[in-house]
Amino acid sequence: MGFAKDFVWGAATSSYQIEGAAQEDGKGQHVWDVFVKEPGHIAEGHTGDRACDHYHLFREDIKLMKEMGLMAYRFSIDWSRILPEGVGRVNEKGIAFYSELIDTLLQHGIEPYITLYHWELPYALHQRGGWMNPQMVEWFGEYAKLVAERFSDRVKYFFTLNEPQCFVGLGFLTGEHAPGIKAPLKDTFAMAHHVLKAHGRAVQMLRQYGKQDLVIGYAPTGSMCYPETEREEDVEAARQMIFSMSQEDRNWTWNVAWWSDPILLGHYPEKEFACYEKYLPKITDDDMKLIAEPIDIYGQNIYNGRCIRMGKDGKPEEVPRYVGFPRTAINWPVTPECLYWGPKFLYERYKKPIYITENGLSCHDVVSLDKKVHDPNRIDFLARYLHELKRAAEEVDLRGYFHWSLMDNFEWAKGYTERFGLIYVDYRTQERIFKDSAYWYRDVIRKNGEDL
Ligand code: GCO
Repeated sequence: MGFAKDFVWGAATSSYQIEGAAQEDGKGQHVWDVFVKEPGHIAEGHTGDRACDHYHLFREDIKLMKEMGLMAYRFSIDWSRILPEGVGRVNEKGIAFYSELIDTLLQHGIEPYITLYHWELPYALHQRGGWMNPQMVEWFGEYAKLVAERFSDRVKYFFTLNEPQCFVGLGFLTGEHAPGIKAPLKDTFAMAHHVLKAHGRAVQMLRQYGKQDLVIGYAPTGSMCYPETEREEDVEAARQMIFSMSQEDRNWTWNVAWWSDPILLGHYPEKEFACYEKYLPKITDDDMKLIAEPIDIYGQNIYNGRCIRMGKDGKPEEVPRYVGFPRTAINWPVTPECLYWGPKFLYERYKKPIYITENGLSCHDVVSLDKKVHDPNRIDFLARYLHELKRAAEEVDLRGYFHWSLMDNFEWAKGYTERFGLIYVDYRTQERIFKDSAYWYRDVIRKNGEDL
């Protein structure tokens, strides 16, 4: 028992967070390139212009992945690097970069997993209305076609969108992320519908132009829930809560069901649909068919969860966290149970093989006097979380785990103030140092999690 023999141990990154070379080799601009330059958006005025300079250092980085024993690497393509205007003209230098990245991974025996969209909306498309424009569905399809044509001879695994909850919610509701807009609710629901359709269109294009049988998935996030006890009523309470939309309107995107039911079940969650229908554009059967274009695997980014019990009134309620509850440096709660209950509930509902496409934490990592980076908190966190994941692996079809992140990187509005990596990055020199957790993770991989 334990993890399947072919369980995939990997790590994840995204293009803007690591690549740098923001104005190089004909790359177009995307919404983040522009957003970071406007004062007040990013902690300490940081930008991703240079980031980890992975664009130039990717060969060295892949050597480090190999040394860590990674079996797979999940990265994203910067749409504007290969299609500077979002559609039309192809930038061959951008294609060459990803092509070489893929070849080098394969030479090192590391399986590439491509995410099409980790929030880098080409600025030219943003100026044409971006996600508000229904044409985005076809634009995203065109981009997916190009990716399939150029890379799918060597890459088999694809995820369409990363965390639509965040790029719609933080990008267009709270305005904390690019493009920093506080749009009316109605607009955000329209965008969400276009986003789901764009996903479906990308799946069609990947299948149609794929050069081999592709394995296609989706990588949303959303709040996980776990029961306070294993009593059936608490489990049921957590199950109801994980698929509900109990958040207030200004935070409506932060849920699982709105973003995954349409794709996996072919319809919006019924109760919520009735409640939000007034904000929705006209939805046709063809829309729903496109959105539900079959996928092969289900990815979920999971960082933490809420503890739920059945209240005396027969309604699920959240159990308040006790004073001094463990938290990571970014202040997120440490709730290992979410890696057991999350996959379990998701598998029950969606019946697709599951990958954890992201999980991890930020710590206040420093280089110690002995020149090493000791991160006992990360090891402790991982030991707890992966232990729970192992329980899940014994019950559901769990295919892989991607740690967020391979290396410290640009943490969006928080700039470089949060360190999520297994590898420490000194941004002054671009030196990389394995943290203790990287060695620890290497052993986990070697033993396929046997000791967890
Ligand atoms: C996310 C993003 C990552 C973040 C990570 C830590 O999917 O939210 O994929 O880009 O860096 O989650 O916040």
